[in-house]
Amino acid sequence: MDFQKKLEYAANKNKSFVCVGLDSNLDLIPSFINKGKLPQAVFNKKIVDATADLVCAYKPNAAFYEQNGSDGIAALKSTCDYIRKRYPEIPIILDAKRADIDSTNNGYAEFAFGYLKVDAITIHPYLGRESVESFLKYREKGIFVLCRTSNQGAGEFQDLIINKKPLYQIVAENVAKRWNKNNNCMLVVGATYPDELRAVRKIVKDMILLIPGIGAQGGDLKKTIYSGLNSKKKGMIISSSRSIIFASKNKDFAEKARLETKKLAEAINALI
Ligand code: NUP
Repeated sequence: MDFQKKLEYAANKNKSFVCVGLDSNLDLIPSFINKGKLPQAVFNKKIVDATADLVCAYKPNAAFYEQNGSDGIAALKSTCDYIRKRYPEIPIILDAKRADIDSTNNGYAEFAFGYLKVDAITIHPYLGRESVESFLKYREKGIFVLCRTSNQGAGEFQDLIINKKPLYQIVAENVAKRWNKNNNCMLVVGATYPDELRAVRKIVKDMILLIPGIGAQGGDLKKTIYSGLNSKKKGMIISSSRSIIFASKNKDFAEKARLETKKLAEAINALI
């Protein structure tokens, strides 16, 4: 099943726009788990088991695994294998923000789609369409292009005016018009900038938007939902990591993660 169908199925089945970010920083996971083998994988499996009926996707960020070398990569692989086997209906988005020259991208794509077998990846647009063909050619995968990010300094380049438009809007236009021949492109837009989110939504119509920034980064949920929904009252993946997975550092961490996921899913659904 391709990414978009899988996402739609999981979102409908679980009635949820919520993506849980598996940003399982080894320094922040409960100390009683941290003692065993591949603690990040042990932690993730418990979070996944506790939330799998409440989410539309999972999003591990590669950084938190790469920082731990081979054990981190093994934990990431083990997490992806676990989700795929136990919850095959739930798509996995690898947040890795890749993109390089073409030949190098083949390596990145092979790691994500061949080795980890994830359903989608995040990339940045800086090198242009020609370079990211190595990702776009995977018709059945989701290719999420960074458009307007959630960080404080996002505007330094993304808001630069070119031909009377901010650069992030040109990214949105190009991805929608020129990059999306295989209908597998999506955009990343932060919840911390609802006005920019609304502008992107106008440009890309029904395209799926991955929206991080709710929770620890303080994005406004109501404004985000009103700005991000498409004409079918869909088209959003609301991703939250720390406020869910680190809701408790005690034995009840998975239970608390479930409560936070449920709370967020219900709060979103109440606004739609
Ligand atoms: O613009 C972006 N902002 C952002 O926070 C694009 C992202 N991919 N992210 C990622 O979303 C970030 O790297 C992290 O993995 C997650 C947000 O985590 P949290 O603030 O919900 O804990």
